[in-house]
Amino acid sequence: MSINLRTVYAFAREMYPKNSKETIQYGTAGFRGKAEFLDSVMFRMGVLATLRSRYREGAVIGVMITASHNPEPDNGVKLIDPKGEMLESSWEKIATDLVNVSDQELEQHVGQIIKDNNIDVTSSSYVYVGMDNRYHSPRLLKAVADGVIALKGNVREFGIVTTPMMHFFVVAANTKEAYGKPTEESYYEKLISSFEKLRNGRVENGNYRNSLIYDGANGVGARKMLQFIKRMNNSLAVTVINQGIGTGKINEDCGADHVKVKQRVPVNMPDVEPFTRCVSVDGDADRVVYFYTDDEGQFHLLDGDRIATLVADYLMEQIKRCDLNLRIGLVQTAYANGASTDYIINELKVPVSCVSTGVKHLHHKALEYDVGVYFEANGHGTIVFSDSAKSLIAEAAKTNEDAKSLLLIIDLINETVGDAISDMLLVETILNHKGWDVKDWSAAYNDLPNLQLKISVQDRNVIKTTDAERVCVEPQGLQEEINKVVANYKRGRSFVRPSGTEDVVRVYAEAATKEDVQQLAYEVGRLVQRLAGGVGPELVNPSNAHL
Ligand code: 16G
Ligand code: ZN
Repeated sequence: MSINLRTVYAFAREMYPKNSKETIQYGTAGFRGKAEFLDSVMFRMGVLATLRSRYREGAVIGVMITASHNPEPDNGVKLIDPKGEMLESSWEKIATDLVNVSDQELEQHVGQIIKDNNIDVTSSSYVYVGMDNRYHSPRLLKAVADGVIALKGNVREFGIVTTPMMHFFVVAANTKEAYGKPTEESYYEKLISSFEKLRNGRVENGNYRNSLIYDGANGVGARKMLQFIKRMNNSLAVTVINQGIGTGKINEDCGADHVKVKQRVPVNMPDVEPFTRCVSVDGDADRVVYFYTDDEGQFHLLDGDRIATLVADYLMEQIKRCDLNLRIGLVQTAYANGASTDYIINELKVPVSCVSTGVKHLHHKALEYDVGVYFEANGHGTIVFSDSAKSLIAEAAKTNEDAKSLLLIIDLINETVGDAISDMLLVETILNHKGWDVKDWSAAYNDLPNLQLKISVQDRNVIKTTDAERVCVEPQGLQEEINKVVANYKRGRSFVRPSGTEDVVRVYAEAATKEDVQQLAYEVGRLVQRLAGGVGPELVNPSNAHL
């Protein structure tokens, strides 16, 4: 097979011309932006995925088209490496350069990537592509596929799927189907059969009830949940709201990000009994948070930190019962609520580490343990088991019932990436096992009040951080000022970081009371505006807001 790089240029010029002069950055999880500027990015990512597959000796590379929890006009692309991880960081730079060269430079630039990485262009390459249900996703999927075709790669389209399903398909293919088959049916089958075996016909237990409300964010998670329901034998009674079929925009006033950040219920909530278990996923179903409303109408969130602590506690108990010597560890980011970290250290007594935002960092760290539980507070997370842990558990399962359950738990978990539906089925399994309702679950610890602000600045990259983003090293002096402010608040904590998905600086604050956290977030937000080139209106001091 021979490849003519002229074809790449011809495709680019005729069909996917670069129509934006602004530099596009590889963000926390790939490229994201307004859909109308992404055609050339997608085409080039198809090219890159093909090269990456050849570089990895023909392993399947995944491409997922989605802007996750962003609003409907946005779209984006995530590349999935052979083991289901995010694209290796050294290739993020290659990706960034590739999307930013002009159409005229493209042919030569692709040639250079091939040369620099010693890629054998005569070898085979395989790219899997999937998309969310945004109306512009099919157009962008075609652009990715054309990028693959331009370099004579093999492309397989999966249509509308969740991000975690794409990770599953890639791993399934690259493990020669040891992980499952790379098909939608195989994915459903693997999760549902382990879930139902774990339930073993006992759908209710103690305070645990078998029904819940599921907010699908008008995204792919809604459609796929409907498919799950069809295939489940009433082992879980799920009512899906914000189904996104016909009405409602993706993530608009609903979904995991809305519920977590706004700390309020999604639109279209039915009238339910207080303390009804509710769950929200994001637009591409790789995040999940739980919530409920109490008998006084007060909203309560059970976020990624809660899921992580519930899961870690359960796994520790199971491992102990099986009498296995496995090292379990928990990984969080700076966004984890301080109360959850205290609980992990003092009550669970599990080693906990803090890493930078973004799944790739958490996943990587979690691999250091036999059983690594990782979750971001926003609900993105999963559990990874080392190969030796898996074989120890499998060995024990020959004689021990608890170890058998643990094996089923491993099957229920989508180890490749945070998977809202798999995580939800895991939480349901644990709550059922413990006989818990949301009140029991909430009782472990009380979240510290917390708040996030977005600050617009001229150039968010002036903010540089260290120590898992908890300390800001540039602009000089900003951290000292933040420290002074934080010192005035009981249980105060705050940090700032440039977003990797939006053109803003994020401020996180937590403190002992709601009033304090509002004031603390405001003060730190003002510091960012003053010292990091803020643009737009000045923040309003909450203590003057009533004047
Ligand atoms: C992306 C990340 C998520 C992170 C978020 C932070 C993946 C798959 N997703 O959605 O983990 O929490 O970005 O966004 O890595 P930010 O950088 O805008 O705060
Ligand atoms: Zn997402």
